[in-house]
Amino acid sequence: VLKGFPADFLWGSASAAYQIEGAPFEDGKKASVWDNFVRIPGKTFKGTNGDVAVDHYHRYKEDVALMKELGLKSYRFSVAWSRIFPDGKGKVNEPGLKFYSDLIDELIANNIEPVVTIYHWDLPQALEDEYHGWESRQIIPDFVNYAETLFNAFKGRVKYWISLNEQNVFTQHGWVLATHPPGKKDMKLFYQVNHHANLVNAAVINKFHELNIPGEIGPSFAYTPNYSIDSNPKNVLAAENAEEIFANFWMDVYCQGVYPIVALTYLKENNLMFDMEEGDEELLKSAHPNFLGINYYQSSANAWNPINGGVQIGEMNTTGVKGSGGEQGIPGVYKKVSNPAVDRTNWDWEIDPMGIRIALRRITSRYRIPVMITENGLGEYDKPEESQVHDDYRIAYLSSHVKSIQEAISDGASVIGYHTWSYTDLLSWLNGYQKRYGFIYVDQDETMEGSLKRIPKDSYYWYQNVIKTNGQE
Ligand code: BGP
Repeated sequence: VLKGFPADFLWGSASAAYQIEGAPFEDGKKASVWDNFVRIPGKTFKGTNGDVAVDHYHRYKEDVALMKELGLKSYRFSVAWSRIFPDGKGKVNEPGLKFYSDLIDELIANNIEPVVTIYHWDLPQALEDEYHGWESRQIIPDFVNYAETLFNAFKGRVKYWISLNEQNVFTQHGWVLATHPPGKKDMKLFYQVNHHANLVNAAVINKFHELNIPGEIGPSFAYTPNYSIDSNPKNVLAAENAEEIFANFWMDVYCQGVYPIVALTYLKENNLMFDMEEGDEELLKSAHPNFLGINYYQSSANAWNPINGGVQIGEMNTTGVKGSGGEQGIPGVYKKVSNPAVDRTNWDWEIDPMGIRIALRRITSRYRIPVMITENGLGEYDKPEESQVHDDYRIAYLSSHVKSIQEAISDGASVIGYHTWSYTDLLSWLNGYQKRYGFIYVDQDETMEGSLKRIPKDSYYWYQNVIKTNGQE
């Protein structure tokens, strides 16, 4: 029997500070690692950066007014740490805090539930300079102090909190692929950094509960459910390896406080095991998120990858031309292969609405935890025609995923909200302004000299109706 969406379902949309705000050095803010990284030649698409982005810092009232017209129930955004603590710690920068406080008030005045991401990748540069940021355990007290400042400032007004956005993505890009700051390729360090991030996540969740802040908190994980390309047991095993090492490796820690055994064995055998200090295991076990945030874009099909001559970890397709991504994997463990059963975007992201249902069912059965979909969306080239944007492909993508979530709810999953990526068009970290996700077109392109005018796309009006009918369209 197909169940309806809960009456209080959060129909939302999402963004992140660096991708929308601009104003990198205004009102006392200092550099984050991204402010510097984008200035290294070749690191971002055509050197695009977030100096202006979509100027949300100055236009947030206009953006919230359009949210109200859309009927949005919730809006997920992130706080730029270096607006609150320009040096990562020390004295609070009041004007920085005020920006978010005003934004929150504006949302609440328009009946929109704020969902606050504490960390969406923009670490204060000062902490990178002082102790290499995530590479040091010194980040734990500094992060907890930053989070506690937000909890106290916004308690009673903000009910939903995201501790870390996509820890699996920022650690792999930062320390394996070198495509995010600090731009390193060091597998062993990656696992160490990742362990620190787990400790931070646990410590922040514990702090939230200790302080008795009214509301709920959880991390957002980029879950790409793994399939086997076929029923060949070698490929099935490869898919299980991928699921253990690239999914359960994070979700088990978040939800059960333990690393999966198969993954730990792999780390130990490959001399990649990180240092665990006394008390770490207890800390991880003691933290209980209220929900798990899931960012879902695609699934992944896997095949066996031989030890000798197997494909290695590769680069992503950032060209925006379908079919330009190469195979990638770890010899002896798995390789990702193209799934002939699904279509792909121009950036080779596989379009698989049923995958979100599969993801929700797996999480429900394994962890019995409520899920908030914190991101889901389609990156495409959009072209305005006479002040309209006909993004029927995006409507098709989102609509099929909404249906699939409803099916997952009917299967027994508890889903508390759905946030599309993204609300307005914004900066894509590695793809500049050409890869658009928003309900609202923003006139900003690779020259970074657009008028910044906002134009609601067809998908905006489609979502308005979804919200009005609580998912029935
Ligand atoms: C997620 C990030 C978002 C956003 C999105 C789309 O990984 O949390 O910040 O960037 O992916 O990714 P992209 O811009 O690479 O298409």
